[in-house]
Amino acid sequence: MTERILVIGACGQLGSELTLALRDKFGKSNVVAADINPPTQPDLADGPFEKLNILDAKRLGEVVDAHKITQIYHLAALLSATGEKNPLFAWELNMDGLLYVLELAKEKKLHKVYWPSSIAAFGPNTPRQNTPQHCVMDPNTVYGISKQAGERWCEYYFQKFGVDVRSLRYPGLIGYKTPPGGGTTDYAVDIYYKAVDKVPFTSFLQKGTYLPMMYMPDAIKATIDLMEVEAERVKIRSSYNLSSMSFAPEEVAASIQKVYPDFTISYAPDFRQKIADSWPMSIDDSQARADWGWQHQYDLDAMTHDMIHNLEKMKA
Ligand code: AKB
Repeated sequence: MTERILVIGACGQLGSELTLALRDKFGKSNVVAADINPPTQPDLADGPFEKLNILDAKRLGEVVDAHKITQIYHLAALLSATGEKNPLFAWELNMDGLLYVLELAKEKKLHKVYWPSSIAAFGPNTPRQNTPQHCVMDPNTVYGISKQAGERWCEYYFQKFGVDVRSLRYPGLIGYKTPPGGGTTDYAVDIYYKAVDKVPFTSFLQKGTYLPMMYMPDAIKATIDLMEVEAERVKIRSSYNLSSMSFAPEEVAASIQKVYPDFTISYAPDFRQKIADSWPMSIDDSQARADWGWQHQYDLDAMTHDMIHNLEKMKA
């Protein structure tokens, strides 16, 4: 049977690239992009598109029926830094949106649901080095609290109702196609834009702030690999730890300096420093590697080369 996929939050940093990868795999007409905003990239508009506010559960049901959807990738959320500016709205958007999707999946017997969690689901009492799959989780941002609660809901819908929901705890995601919006790891994207524009970079995180990060092609591969594996191999129904690299701002700057020796970085930490300090510095993702064969491809220097190459091409 042909799968019919709905990507909610398709215009975001992850959604825009994931939608195109899913269209390559399943065919353009079988992947419906949905977002509250109109498509910014022309290639995203080249395929079915629905304007959708995830808080409108009735319309969500109508879109699912109209396109005979069998799988949902629900990516719409407010991230960590933006969430702190509007905590109650962040909670409403992140939690109600997920619950509408899970309820619909139960009612309409959808084949699969994908929902992203994050390293933000961990907190200050979590072991920060090589953070295990199972450990203390005491997130202290509204985004992190919504991710931790969301993980529990995913497992609940799987256990109680058999909804085949799958999830990854993403590190900071770095890509060149669509800028991120409102995260604590966003500096690691912005630094490349500044480098290619030949301007000095000021980091809102202090020197020595290590965070887990991942290049977008690895994140897309992990997501599709997890969704395509047989259900029996998905042993974690809350969310899988996922990792490829960890670095501090001065290390990404040093990697960029191998290409642009004159590039400079300075530091002006703001409120996001406290958020970063409550998150893991590195992640143990051995369970993802053992259960469904996860393997990353990019390290810091390989990512730097690819980012700079593509940003230069876009500028030319
Ligand atoms: C953020 O910084 O809020 C996100 C995340 C780590 O989930 N990139």
